[in-house]
Amino acid sequence: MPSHNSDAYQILADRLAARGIDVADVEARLKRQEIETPSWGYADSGTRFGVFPQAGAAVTIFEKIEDAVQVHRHTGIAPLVATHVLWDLPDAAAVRDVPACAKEHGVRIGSINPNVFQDREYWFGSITNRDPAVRRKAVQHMLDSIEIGKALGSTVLSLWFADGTDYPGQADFRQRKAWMEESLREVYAAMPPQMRMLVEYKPFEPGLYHTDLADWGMSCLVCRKCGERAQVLVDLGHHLPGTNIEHIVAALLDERLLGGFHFNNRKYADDDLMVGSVNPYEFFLIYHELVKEELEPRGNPPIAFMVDQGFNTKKKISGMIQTVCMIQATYAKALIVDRKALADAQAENDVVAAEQTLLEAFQTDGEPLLRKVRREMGVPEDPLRAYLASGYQERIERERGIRTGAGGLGQ
Ligand code: PSV
Ligand code: MN
Repeated sequence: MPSHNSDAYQILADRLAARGIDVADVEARLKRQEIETPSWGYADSGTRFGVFPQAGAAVTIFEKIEDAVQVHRHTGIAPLVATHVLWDLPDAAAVRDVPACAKEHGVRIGSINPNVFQDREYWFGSITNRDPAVRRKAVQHMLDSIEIGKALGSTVLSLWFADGTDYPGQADFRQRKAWMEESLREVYAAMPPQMRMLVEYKPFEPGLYHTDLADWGMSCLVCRKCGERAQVLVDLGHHLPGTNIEHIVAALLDERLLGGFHFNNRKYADDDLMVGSVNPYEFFLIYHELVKEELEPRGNPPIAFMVDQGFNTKKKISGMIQTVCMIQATYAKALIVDRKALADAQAENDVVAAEQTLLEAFQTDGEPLLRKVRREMGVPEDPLRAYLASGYQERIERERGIRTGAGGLGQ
């Protein structure tokens, strides 16, 4: 190890210890971090205007798992892969073979994401559709997804609905709400005891006038109607500009209703940017709330830390490694907040000191600490550089080439 690295680490560790931070505890927590990457992040993606095929993009779930393994191998903290049922698991054979493939590669299947948004029948909604046959189709798909989840060892059923309307008067809000509750209660009742249902919200898109689960409050309401194992999923991109997401996160934690995240970032609307790329301070403030619950648990359920990003112009695996490192670095910054100083400043109404406490952590370069943690975990100190030097990208570009029909976002 070059001495300048250990010097930088020692200076940082001393500084943190002087602030009363238990550095060994911070390092242990960083080593236990687990992030779930999305199968669809390794596949071709696009915009409403087209899909952009990339050389080497994964098509099958097996290729997606292999690519996810690269992210885990280089970071050590991404052992879970989310699956999107219709994009990844076209038949019973895929479901049968996935567990062995995941096991062989040392990763686990994370959330199961049913897809009730792409079939023609869902034009006017899925579980809010006025046609009972369409609602039944959507519910049945979720029931089937529960069975798939059981087969794949998953304990998270992650739900997002594209249900909404385009024009005032198009439908009756309350009638749709009742249909949604009825359907979700049926799905909830079919889950095995170890499974949780995560309910994601989104203010608009594809519906341009209204979305049936438009915000965290509506997700909370429907979760409460289902039961304790229904919890809210916060997709960071699904908020209108100016929304105080960290406040929402704190409120959900306080209500023991925060079940999971879809990490990403938006500049304008939901746009799949890398988490923390547009507003890293906001991401830090969100993590600050999460760490507060981690250090002083008040009964919130375990949180699934999932990425939900598609890469249109970045290469997918290197983009995902960058993402995982950003999450790790932000978690580290949140772990080194001097919480005692913050509580004291708050008690004194010392606004400058309180904010300064957060800024000090946010502005601290945690890289020497992260490098040490990675070294001790047996992964490269610089995961992105190591991946780029590994030759994997060149190999999949050469061997897989450009293909169309890769199952994923924008298909
Ligand atoms: C919808 O915008 C969403 O955030 C949901 O989580 C979907 O499952 C995902 O994107 C993939 O399209
Ligand atoms: Mn999402």
